[in-house]
Amino acid sequence: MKNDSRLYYTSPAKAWTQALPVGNGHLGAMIYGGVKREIISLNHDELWTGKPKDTVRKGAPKSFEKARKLALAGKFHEAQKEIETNFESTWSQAYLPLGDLVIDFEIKGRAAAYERYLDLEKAEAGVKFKIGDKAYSRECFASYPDNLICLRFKFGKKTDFTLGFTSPLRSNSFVRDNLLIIDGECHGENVIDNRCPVKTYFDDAKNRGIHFRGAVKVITDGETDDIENRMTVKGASYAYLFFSCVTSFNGFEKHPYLEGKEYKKACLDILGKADDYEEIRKRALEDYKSIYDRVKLKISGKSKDLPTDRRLVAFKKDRDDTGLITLVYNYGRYLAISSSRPGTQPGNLQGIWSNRLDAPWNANYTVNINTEMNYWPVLAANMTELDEPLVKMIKELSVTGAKAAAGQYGAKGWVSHHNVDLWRLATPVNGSSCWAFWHGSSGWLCRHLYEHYEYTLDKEFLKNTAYPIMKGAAEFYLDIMTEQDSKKFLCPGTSPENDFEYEGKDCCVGKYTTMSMSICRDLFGNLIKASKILRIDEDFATKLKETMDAFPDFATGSEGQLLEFDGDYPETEIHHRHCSHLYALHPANIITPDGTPGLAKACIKTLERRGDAGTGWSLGWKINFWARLFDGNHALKLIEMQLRPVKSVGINYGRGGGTYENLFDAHPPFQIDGNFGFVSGITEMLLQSRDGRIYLLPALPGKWKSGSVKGLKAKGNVTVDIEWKNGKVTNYSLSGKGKFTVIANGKEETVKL
Ligand code: FUC
Repeated sequence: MKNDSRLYYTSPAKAWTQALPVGNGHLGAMIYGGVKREIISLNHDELWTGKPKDTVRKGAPKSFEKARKLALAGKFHEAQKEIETNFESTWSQAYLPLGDLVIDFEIKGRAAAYERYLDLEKAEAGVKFKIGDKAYSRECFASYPDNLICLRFKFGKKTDFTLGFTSPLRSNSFVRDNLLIIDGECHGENVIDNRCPVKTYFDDAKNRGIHFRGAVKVITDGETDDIENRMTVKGASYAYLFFSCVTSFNGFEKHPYLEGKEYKKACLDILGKADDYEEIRKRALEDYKSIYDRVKLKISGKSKDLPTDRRLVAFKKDRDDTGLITLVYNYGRYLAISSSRPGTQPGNLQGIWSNRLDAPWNANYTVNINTEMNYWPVLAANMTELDEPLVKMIKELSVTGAKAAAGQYGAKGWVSHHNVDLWRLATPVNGSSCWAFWHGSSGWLCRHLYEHYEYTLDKEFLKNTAYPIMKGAAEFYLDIMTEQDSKKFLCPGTSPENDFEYEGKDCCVGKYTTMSMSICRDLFGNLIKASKILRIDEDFATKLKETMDAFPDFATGSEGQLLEFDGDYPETEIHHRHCSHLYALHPANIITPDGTPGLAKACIKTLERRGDAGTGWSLGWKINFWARLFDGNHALKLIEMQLRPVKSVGINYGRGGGTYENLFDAHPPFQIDGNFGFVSGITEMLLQSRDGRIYLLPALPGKWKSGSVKGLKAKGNVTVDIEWKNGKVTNYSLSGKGKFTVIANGKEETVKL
């Protein structure tokens, strides 16, 4: 259905959050679609400040020991102060925009029949309009196989235009041999001074940052020339533009200047091969569709044919436009395919799209929820290969993380904290411990590795990639495990990024937290399973089991809610956006409504007290929570909240979550995690799987009376198609191998494939 897979608008974008994204994992572009001036805002996934750096804080292990003793003695404020003064290290580096390609057309007259679109079936953005009876069009797509962003212009009447680069980075652009070239450089360092990022260029070789070359090749029937640093084209009836960019980034351990890779010729080589637009288009489309077409979703209801910005506004009143929900679902899959591909960097806070030199939170990898959320839908929504950049990042992080474990804690194994960057920062950043002092991400990221095995059953991957990294993460936790009154726990602990009231003041450091213990439970449990599957490390598995048996139990508070910290302390922000203490419900499968109904009830109480409102990603997480609690109607309520139209781009930490006109998720500001939490949430509503059990439509909202979904993945390497009518599964097919228990329409049956 066209309205489920096409965004369109009747005017050019004025703001970046109205422009439309294309990308191939490395290169990203946002197209504004102006009639007389086209702006294409460009990104490359390897444009970051900085270089490899030893970020370990000297003397940190002593400080950690001191903080631990203080926390064990109930001196939480003192423990927090100790961490913030003597333990934390330095800020993460920042993701940078490349700049804009600005194209000015000599077009006279008023444009009519204007349309700007993004077609998700074709992965193509475009602009169409008429001047008098002459038709003009532009189309733009990103090619992963050819590593290009390509544009085609058709002019109803011979047209002159000029193109040039503008960039906030230190750069120089010029025209040579029909190529418009930009050579530039990233800052050697990003530091935070009084909460403001300060980026610095250096001139000495050892402090210089990543270098890059970007270039556009123009093929046209017009005449090309150049004026200063812009290319001019005269009398064109068509033009093809091919853009690519290569950087000197040579891996997280190599100096990007002194040991940087060749990038200037590499960029020209890519463009040297870019001649045949139709061929490149065909290859790009085949490649894209080979992933995108695997899943097809249809939900009964309306699918309105309205410009997307107006459709979003109309949805506030008419919630029956389920086609909009499908559109945003498909858009999330499109964004995943466009921002994360084998060989690229993982999607950061903004995927790959960022136009600000000082992007919010440095557009880094925030790994206390955000990066993980980016990858939630990848396996279940059948986009397995998009996992590669994340897996690679975790592998690299286990290297820097081993230095962080030894240097910060004097411990074995590896650990990472709440921020990661291109250089695989693993040490805690500097600032409030409520976010900076949190060593849970190494454990959380390992759950992605184990899930990768659970979905694919790839034993080689489990043995050679997942297991050793998971073991290293567990070794760290085992090594810093604290014992008191025959209980074992991670002390001190924080719960992202929440406080509680202690001795009359806000505090964030406690003896331990439900989240850290849930992460350990999950990691240790998965390692025990993996050691059985691989028939290795029995003694280590026994040690994990014994340690786990000594963990404090989940505890509930005065209102039956799951406790977040080690005691029932008064909450300072009852509606806080994070729900970290529900980690065992989602993403882990430790608490389930059928397996542990008492704890599931405590999760319901927790969510009710927290309230529905939140930032974009917070709403996205709550869709997943309610899906896991088998409450489709509540999950739908969160979906509807996430589709609230948002215009503001400033930061709102509380309840501002929604969707921008280009359907990017609004934290606010734009943060891509919410788009992926949305896809994952809907996938979880339709299909869940764990331990050989496959749940069909576990959380179907009453409103979604009939529909179908094709091509989702269940754990055990099973592909699942489902059809339903009047809320009941009417047909399903599973393809794969093995014996499963299928739960549908309230009944269980054993199915052998
Ligand atoms: C965490 C969240 C914020 C934001 C930031 C990037 O710190 O608490 O809401 O998403 O990451």
